[in-house]
Amino acid sequence: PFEQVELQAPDPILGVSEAFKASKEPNKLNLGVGAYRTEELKPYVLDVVRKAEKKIFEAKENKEYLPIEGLDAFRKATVDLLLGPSHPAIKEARVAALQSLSGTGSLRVGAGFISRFLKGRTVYISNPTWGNHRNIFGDEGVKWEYYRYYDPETVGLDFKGMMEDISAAPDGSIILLHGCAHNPTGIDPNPEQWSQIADLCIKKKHIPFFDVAYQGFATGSLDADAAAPRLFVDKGLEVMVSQSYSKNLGLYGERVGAMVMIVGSKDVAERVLSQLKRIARAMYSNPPTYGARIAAEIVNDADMFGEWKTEMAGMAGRINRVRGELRAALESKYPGKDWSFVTSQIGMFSFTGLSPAQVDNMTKKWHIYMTKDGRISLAGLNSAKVGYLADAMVDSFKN
Ligand code: PLP
Ligand code: TYF
Repeated sequence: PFEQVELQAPDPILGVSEAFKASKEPNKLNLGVGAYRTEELKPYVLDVVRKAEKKIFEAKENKEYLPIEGLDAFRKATVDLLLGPSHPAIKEARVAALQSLSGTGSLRVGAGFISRFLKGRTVYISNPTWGNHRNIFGDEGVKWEYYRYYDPETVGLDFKGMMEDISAAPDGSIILLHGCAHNPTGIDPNPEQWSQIADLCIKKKHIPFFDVAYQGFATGSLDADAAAPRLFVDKGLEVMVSQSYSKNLGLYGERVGAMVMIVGSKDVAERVLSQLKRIARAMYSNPPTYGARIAAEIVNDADMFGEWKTEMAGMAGRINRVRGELRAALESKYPGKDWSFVTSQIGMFSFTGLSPAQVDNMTKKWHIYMTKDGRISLAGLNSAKVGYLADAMVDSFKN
C-alpha cells in the first residue's frame, strides 16, 4: 500500500535551512528562516526566559495534563498582551482563548473552527503571504483565495487592489491579516489604511482573522504592534486571532501560542471556547505545559515583564541596525538603484525583489541561503557580513 506514496517536496522555508546545513562552504550565510540570531549569528535564549526557567525548576511543579484550553495564567497573559489588560472586552468576558501549539497550531484550530461553523465561506489571504497559510486552510478543507497586497512597481502596498479584492469578496468572508510586520514583504498598512480596512470589513460583514506572529518585533513595542487588532475590536468587529511566542520570546521549539476569538457576548464566548476545545481534543488533546509556564511567569510578573520588553527592543534594534548598514552598503556599491525599501520595510524580513534566477545566483555563487521569493531574514545577518551580502546582491541584480 505504501509503494504508491510520492516524495513530498521540502518546505520552501525550512528546506532552505536543510540545504544550508548540508553546505560545507566557509562563507555560507543562512538568511532563510525567520529565526533571531545574535551578532555572533548564534541562536539566542533570552535572559528573562532563563530566569523564568529557574523559577519553574525550583517550584518543582508536576507534569500533569493541562486542561484542553491550556494554562489559565497563560490564557490571561496572552489576552492581556493582545488587547491590553484593561480592555472592556476582557471585563465583559467576551474573549475565548485556547492555548495551542504556537502560531501554526492555533491557525489550524482556527481553520478547523471555520470548516465546522463558517461552512462554505472563503478565507482571503494576501498575495504573497507566509506559505504555510495555504497548507493550513487547505488541509482543513477551507477554501482560500488571494487578495492583492504587494505592488512590485512601488515595492510597497497595493492598497487600492487590496481594498477592491476585499470589497469584491462575498459578504461574510474571512479576511486573513498579518497583525504587524507582514511576512514576507515587511510592508504593513498605515494607521489610516487599517481604519479603512476595518470599516470595509464592517460594511461587508467580513470576519477579520489576525495572524499575530511578530508582536514586539515590528517596532520593539508590544502595544504599538497590537494596534491593528485593537483598532478592529474597538470598532466593534468580532475577530479571530492566532498568537505566537516563537519570535518575541524566542520560544520557537516550545510551541507556545493561542487561538483567541473576541466575540459579541460572554455567552457566545463560552460556546465558542467549548467548540475550540472540541477541535483541539481530537487534534492533540491538550497543549504542552513548559513554554506556557515560561510565558505566564514573565508576563504576569512586573519585573520580568520589564526585562522582556528591554530584551525585545534589543532584538528589534539589532535588526534595524543591520537594515541601516545594509542599505548604506548597497547605496555605496550600486548608487544608481533605489534602496530605500531596505529601511522602509519592517520586522524580520526584507523583500528584495530578487528574481528566482537571481536568488539562484545568491545561493550557488555566494552561498547565501534564502527563499526563492527573494526574501531575506535580517535576523540572520550581522555587521561583519553586511558587505559580503551587499556584494552578492549587487552582483545578482546586475546579472
Ligand atoms: N504566521 C506567520 C506569518 C509566521 O511568519 C509564522 C512563523 O513564524 C507563524 C505564523 C507561525 O510560527 P509558529 O508556529 O512557530 O508560531
Ligand atoms: O517565515 C518564516 O521563516 C518563519 C518560520 O513551515 C517558519 O515563519 C517557516 C516555515 C514553517 C514554519 C515556520
